[in-house]
Amino acid sequence: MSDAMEADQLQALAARAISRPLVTHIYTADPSAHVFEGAVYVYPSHDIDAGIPFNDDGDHFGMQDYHVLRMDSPEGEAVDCGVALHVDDVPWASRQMWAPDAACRDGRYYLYFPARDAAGTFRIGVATGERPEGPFSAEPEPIPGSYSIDPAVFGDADGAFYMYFGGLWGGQLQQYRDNVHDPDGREPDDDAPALGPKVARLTEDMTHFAETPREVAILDADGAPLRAGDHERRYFEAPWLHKYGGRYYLSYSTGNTHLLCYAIGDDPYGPFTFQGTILRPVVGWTTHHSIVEFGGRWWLYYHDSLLSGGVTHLRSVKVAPLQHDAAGRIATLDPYGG
Ligand code: FUB
Repeated sequence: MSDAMEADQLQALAARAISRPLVTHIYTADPSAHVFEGAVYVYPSHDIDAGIPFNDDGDHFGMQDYHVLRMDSPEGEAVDCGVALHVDDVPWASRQMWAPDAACRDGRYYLYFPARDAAGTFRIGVATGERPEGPFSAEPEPIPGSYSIDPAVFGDADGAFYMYFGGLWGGQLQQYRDNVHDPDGREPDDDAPALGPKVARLTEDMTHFAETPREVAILDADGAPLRAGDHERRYFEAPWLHKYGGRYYLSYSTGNTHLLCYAIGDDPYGPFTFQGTILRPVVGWTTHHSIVEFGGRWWLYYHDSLLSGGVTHLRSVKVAPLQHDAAGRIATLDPYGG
């Protein structure tokens, strides 16, 4: 959907919206939700108007810090736990604290975040803390071998943790092939296999990749890789992994077609077979989410730009119930009840 929306259009969408912003005193986006210590902790981007003109690289997404939100339940109120980490306290980062995620191992908490380094290249950093809400103390350097944006960390039942990451265009994923950087790199030709997110297992101390990042394959129903020109289905950004019925669900944004989609596999490394749409387009260009189980039900945390009147870099996190049917398929949601 476009940035500029008429007041009557906005009002109509607001009336039909399936959920309300978790908080309204700040703008929040890109929610990564986890259950820690019996509560839901949401790790969002903290959107601001940094006064930077719009461009295709997303420079107007000029976020500077992270606030963590706590909810006793997805149906309850969200409490802003305050600033958990600021770009000024990250030695290697220069700007654009984009979509974060968090993990807990052995009672210690880890905040993972992308930011541009001094040269303007996106890298992924980690900061550690004693509490789910922080504060977090950043490692002096980004994770060696990391690049691009949108880290999502999945802890499997066997104790292994995996980071999924990568986002196209402003997130620079198109500049990498086999983990090698080419600043002039582009998305593959339309009939070539699409780029996938990357995945790497984390070391036991949670601060490094234990292996070289691997490409994640997303296949169609015939087992063929999705094509780069298949913009309704190909991976763009915002990976998330959840496990349901013993299978691995990779969900993600299709970017310029504004869908949240999912694919299912039998291994955290994939391959994953495309299944369908989770969420139809929201108000605002970006769509980004997480999926979490709480109280025996499943929840979709997502964002839209309704509260800001459609300003694409001023978003608000929301939450809605998510249904898996008997076969494990996820029912498609319309954010405005259509
Ligand atoms: O919030 C900045 C970027 O917008 C995120 O990293 C992307 O996933 C998109 O939501």
